[in-house]
Amino acid sequence: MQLSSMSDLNMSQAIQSPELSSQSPSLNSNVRHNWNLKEVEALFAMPFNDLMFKAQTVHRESFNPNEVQVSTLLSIKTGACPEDCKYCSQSARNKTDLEKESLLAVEKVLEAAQRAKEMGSTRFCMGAAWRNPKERDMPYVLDMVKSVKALGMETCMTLGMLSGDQADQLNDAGLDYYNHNLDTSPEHYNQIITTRTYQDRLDTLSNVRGAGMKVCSGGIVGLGEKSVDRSSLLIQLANLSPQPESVPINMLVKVEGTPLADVDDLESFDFIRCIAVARIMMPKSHVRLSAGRTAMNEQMQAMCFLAGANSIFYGCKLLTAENPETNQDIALFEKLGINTETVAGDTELSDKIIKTAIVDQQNSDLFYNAVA
Ligand code: SAM
Ligand code: DTB
Ligand code: SF4
Repeated sequence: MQLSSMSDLNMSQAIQSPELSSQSPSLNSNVRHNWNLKEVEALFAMPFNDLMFKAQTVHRESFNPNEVQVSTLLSIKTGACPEDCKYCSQSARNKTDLEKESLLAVEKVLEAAQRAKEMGSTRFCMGAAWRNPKERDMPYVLDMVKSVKALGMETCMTLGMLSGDQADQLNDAGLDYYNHNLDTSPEHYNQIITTRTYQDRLDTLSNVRGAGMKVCSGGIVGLGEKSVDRSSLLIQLANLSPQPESVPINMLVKVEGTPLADVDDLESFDFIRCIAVARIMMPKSHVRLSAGRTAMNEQMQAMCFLAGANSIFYGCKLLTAENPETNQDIALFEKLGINTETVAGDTELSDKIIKTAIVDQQNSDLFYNAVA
């Protein structure tokens, strides 16, 4: 099939059901907030094919199965964080090679957002290595929100804990989403972070929701937690009412110099199961296949989409860690017939990106040619 006609086909699929992907989790009566451990463990224990079929069936009830939302990340303040998160390259307590940076100027942030927009991203997420924003930081971050919004992009921030008043200020500036992860189960939590409590995190999520912003909250797997911890984390997220609109599932990126640098790898199928169970429990939320994609081949990522993931970070960098190159992602989407808002929105840009991506992809290590 010609590249251009493949793109046209994908675009028409995207246009057929726009109302599906814009539904809010809180509006649907099928969304449950009373999940218990026994039933979630039973989902994890299902035969893999049955679990994938169930997840894909649930996914199709609310979403176009061939559409993935893409966001681009920027670290607006890097490193020297006072918190002790054992996975993080940015904690001052971890002996990593990271170069720290002070808060970026608003113009720099705007330039990065403009570049993200040009490469087709529709949401710009700004992250800071803070325990919480200080009052003196607020005018700058509010300015960032307003400037990025003015480009016509959706905005997201992740700045650590927020007071109710700070959440209100961000909402008033036009911030669409606030990301604050629960990270792991309440039971495993103290093995990972001791400088803020689980309740602190829940309080921030409640302040974000109370201010009227959309909630982005998920966690990390592969931290050395037990399977029951993954069930317990998903229960915490799904039993929030309303459920988070966006649920990032991060695979631990192992960073040298952190206490988790040598933790055992999580079995790939356990990661995919986690995506599938999140999809079933949070049927109206965007489930994001988040950090860790550089360690996944195309086939694994495709299985995550089949399990119900419908969002990714797009752009060659996360906050400090690597992410796949954009042309690799576009080429994968093209192979899978997946649309992004990027591709659907601008035919000329889409064709240009796709053509470059297909050429570059043939030289990529991740490329697997099944017929060769
Ligand atoms: N400092 C803020 C905070 O912790 O709330 C915001 C930035 S923090 C880097 C955002 C999230 O990124 C963390 O909560 C964690 O879930 C995820 N993250 C950080 N380092 C990671 C790593 N090495 N692998 C996977 N996820 C990671
Ligand atoms: C989320 O859940 N994952 C993103 C975003 N929210 C802020 C961050 C991933 C960070 C991966 C490690 C790094 O880049 O330092
Ligand atoms: Fe700081 Fe956030 Fe990293 Fe924890 S995850 S050390 S709070 S930047």
